Amino acid sequence: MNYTTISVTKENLYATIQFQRTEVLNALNMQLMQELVDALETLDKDDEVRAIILTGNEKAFAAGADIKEMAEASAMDMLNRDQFARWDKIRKIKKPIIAAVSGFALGGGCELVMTCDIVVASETAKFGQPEINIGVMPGAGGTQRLTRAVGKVKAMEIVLTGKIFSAQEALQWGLINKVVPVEYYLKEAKNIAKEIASKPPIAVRLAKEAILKSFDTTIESGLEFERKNFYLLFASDDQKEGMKAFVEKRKAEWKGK
Ligand code: DAK
Repeated sequence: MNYTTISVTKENLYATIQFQRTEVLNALNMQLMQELVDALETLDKDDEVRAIILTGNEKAFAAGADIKEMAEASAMDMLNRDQFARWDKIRKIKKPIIAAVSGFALGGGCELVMTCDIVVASETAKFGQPEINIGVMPGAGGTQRLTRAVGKVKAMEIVLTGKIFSAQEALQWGLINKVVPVEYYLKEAKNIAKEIASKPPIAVRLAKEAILKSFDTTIESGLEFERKNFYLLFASDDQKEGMKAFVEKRKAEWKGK
């Protein structure tokens, strides 16, 4: 697929997807979402990639779904477009996704950040769920993921007032991992991607899967799920290599098998 709304760059064992609709602050139109899903699914199958970075530019990660594209839609148009299916596909990506955020991450942009696994923000990043100001509400996980991340009263305040909040606030409330000066946010995301890419990929994959499982299960079945993934890793060459290398006091060489 030839992309026009995103670019994809592969470096050593990780890839970066950058939104390219700068003229509209990377508003997430249907084409961009389609290209994003296609790129993520392709990279998920690519053995040369072990972590994926999602980023925009200094001014905007993404200022939300494309309002102009939705403005005249009927409920049936929205239903038939079935855009949620694309978001579900993003949720099912197995490799770790790191968001590198600067500028606006609003509405669907903030929701996209929340589907990522690790979030690095620049000091100038601005987050929010301002859908209420245009007569709607979050529709891609904003009421659910945000509430799990920041708790009920904060989520109520953010969603019902539509207020924009800073990177420091997002950090303090547990929505993101790190805030760095604007010149370093992408570099820092790349450092994290490189570090994860240096780990055994199957263990990374099964650990991500187990953490995500905790969102939709009881502690009992979550622990059961975790245990099964843990046992499964003993069927991997990387487990044998990792433990042998430890005993032999050398660096492990991962095969991803
Ligand atoms: N959609 C379309 N165009 C947008 C946009 C957006 N969300 N945000 C900005 N733009 C465009 C502006 O229209 C302007 O285009 P021109 O007028 O130059 O043609 C250009 O980007 C620059 O924006 P501004 O001139 O407004 O720039 P400022 O720096 O003055 O203001 C701002 C920046 C971010 C405060 C402002 O642009 C703004 O308030 N933007 C809208 C933010 C917003 O309300 N976001 C939430 C949108 S609703 C779904 C999944 C998710 C969603 C829906 C459905 N399904 C799975 C079905 C999500 C919904 C949303 O995100």
